[in-house]
Amino acid sequence: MTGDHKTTDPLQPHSHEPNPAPPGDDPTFQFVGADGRSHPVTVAELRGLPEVSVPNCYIVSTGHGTSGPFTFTGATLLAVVQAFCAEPWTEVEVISADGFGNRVYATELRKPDSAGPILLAYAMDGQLLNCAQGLVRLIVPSERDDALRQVKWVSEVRVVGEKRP
Ligand SMILES: Nc1nc2c(c(=O)[nH]1)N[C@H]1C(S)=C(S)[C@@H](COP(=O)(O)O)O[C@H]1N2
Ligand SMILES: [Mo]
Repeated sequence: MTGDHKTTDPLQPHSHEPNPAPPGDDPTFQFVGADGRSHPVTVAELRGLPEVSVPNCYIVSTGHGTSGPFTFTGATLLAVVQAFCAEPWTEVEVISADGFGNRVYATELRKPDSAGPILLAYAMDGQLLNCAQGLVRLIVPSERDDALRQVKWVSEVRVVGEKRP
């Protein structure tokens, strides 16, 4: 991995310094299925999926200390993928509007960590996430350092299909 964060893959975390500036105020993200077709998903649609809350979540911000515990509420990433993708799949790329991202594997979603399932969260401590808080945010409750997986401002959820030989 190179040190030049302007040219690296958003899925290779470029920097541990969180971006202080929200890239926009629209929480709608694009869902790209394993078949390559994409469509927008609104917060209203997320809220139509089973609501899951995970308490005792911490955001461990490198160099800026830890915040929390928070209770994040949203849909599980597994429920989102299952709602919109019928094809077999192996991983999901979650990418933000500011070029940050994380890769989540099917096994992590199907066998959640004891800390809690991975969410696409739209609320924290009972309030919708505001712009500074990330609007729609990937929450990986098992991650207790660096917060590189706690992707704010999710703009694209891209499902990777089974790679056939
Ligand atoms: N979209 C996006 N998400 C991001 C980042 C970022 O720069 N852009 N930084 C990450 C890092 S390194 C940290 S420490 C946390 C900071 O989260 P906070 O603003 O809630 O403290 O967000 C994570 N999620
Ligand atoms: Mo961080």
